Amino acid sequence: QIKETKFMTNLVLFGPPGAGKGTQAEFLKTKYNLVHISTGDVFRFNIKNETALGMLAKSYMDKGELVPDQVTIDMLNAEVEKNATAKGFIFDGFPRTNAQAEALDALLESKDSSISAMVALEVDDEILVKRLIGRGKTSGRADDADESIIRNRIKEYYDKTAILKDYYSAQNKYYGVDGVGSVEDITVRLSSVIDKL
Ligand code: B4P
Repeated sequence: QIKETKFMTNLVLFGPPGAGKGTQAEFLKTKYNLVHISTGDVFRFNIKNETALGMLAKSYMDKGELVPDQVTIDMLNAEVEKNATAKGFIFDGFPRTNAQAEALDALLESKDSSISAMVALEVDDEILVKRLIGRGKTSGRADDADESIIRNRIKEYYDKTAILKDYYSAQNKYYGVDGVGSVEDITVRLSSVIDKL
């Protein structure tokens, strides 16, 4: 009997806040037929629906802080379970800490699978701030509304998240891509990495 093959390609789409992870995931999920899980989007959905998870997440997100690990990990596990027949995933905004990366490895291992690659969008801080202030004019997102909150998100990224480059580099799974340019050009750059996996 042929062994069931699932979760074949699992990408971590990485980069600082405003690097364009959500923007690029929209194109990549269609191109590669992967399920897109954005932890930020799931939190925002919960905030909109005023769930207990949403209320908890909001208290951190509005200040530009990370939501606590265990809450985020439990939520991510539930999202993966909901998509048991997926061919693979684009993880967008997860993992953001070492504990989250370890939890993701454990989850995929329990499914006989693993991360294929971390593809990272590299963008300078001042460009990030400009993009997020720009989005804040129309998005209604509390965490885009104020430059000091945006800068706090970038600080959180350097304090807790940037180190994950080392985590995936140690497994030879890190691929950095220039995240400055047109959305289309960046999709082409990401695709050229993914096509070679
Ligand atoms: P996220 O929702 O992940 O938000 P993000 O980092 O701001 O966005 P992203 O990089 O996807 O940027 P986008 O494409 O939208 O996180 C929000 C918050 O949720 C976090 O601060 C945290 O509190 C919480 N959270 C989420 N995951 C968590 C976790 N795992 N653990 C703990 N807490 C967690 O692009 C941004 C802007 O740039 C847009 O306006 C876009 O149009 C523009 N843009 C994109 N590409 C561009 C390009 N090539 N050129 C010019 N502009 C571009």
